[in-house]
Amino acid sequence: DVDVVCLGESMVTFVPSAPGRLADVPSFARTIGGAESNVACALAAAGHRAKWVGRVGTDGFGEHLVEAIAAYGVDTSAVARDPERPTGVYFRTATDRATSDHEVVYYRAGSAASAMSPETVPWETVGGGRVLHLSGITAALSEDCLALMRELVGGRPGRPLVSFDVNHRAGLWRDGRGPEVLLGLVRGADVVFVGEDEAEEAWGVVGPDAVRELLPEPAVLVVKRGGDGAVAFERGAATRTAVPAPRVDVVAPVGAGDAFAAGFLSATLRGLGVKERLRHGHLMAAAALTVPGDLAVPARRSHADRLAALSDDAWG
Ligand code: KDG
Repeated sequence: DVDVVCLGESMVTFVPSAPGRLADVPSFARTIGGAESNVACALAAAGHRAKWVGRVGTDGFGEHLVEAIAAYGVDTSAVARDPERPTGVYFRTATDRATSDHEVVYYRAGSAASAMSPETVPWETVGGGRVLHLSGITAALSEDCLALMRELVGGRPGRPLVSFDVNHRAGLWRDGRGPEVLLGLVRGADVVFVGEDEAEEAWGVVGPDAVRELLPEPAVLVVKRGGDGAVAFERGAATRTAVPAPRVDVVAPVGAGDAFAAGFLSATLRGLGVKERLRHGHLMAAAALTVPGDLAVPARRSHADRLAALSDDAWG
């Protein structure tokens, strides 16, 4: 039995041993990345039964990815191996702490994961959890991946709760169709995560209320505002719920959005209220923000619960 199934491409990630431009960095350390498997790893580390569904090559990088993700306690039994296509890889710079800039270079066109489709990913492998977590990255990988995403957010009877992180990666959408395609997908999801900046860049809407006006369909819409916190809109609720973010010294922002989604989903699975869900999102994001890699070990559940239960004053 699984609580959450996360579907998407994971990649071996190379993070430089020193800051600087990619053009100048001489050496890199190998780690793992992939928005959806990051969510699965954080959920497993927080004590949930999480499964990652993806597709890797039959190369050493694929082997490493599956082993590393399984080591977090994630069920990788449904990961497919593609003998014809390679595992995706990406390189990024260490974040410049002053500007929080970083460069990302993907080597994933034609990857094994880009061959995920309604045929290669049967519903039985993804439909069995309480929550199915997806992100907009998958829709950008290939036409097959987009067809799969459309099928997964479609109104299949008895489908799990669909959680969708918009993750608009402009660099992956060579034809500029991203914003429109993502809007259509998001409208079929139940829980949606989007960054305020991301919504402005993709859809030209400014501020959480304008995002909600554009997206009235999801049962829960979470608009993330970076250091300014996050706002949740629940369908049918008269008011919105805003929770400030704890102040942390940011080491690297990559992976914080995934950690936020994991914290929010963890609290959702535990039946907690929307304010607590946002607080658990922030707490997991804080853990990811303060480490150089994409993934951090979250606080133990009892510790996170104590922090989430602090007064509004402590949080404000
Ligand atoms: O959210 C972090 C991800 O961006 C990173 O792990 C790599 O999945 C990734 C992507 O496609 O950018």
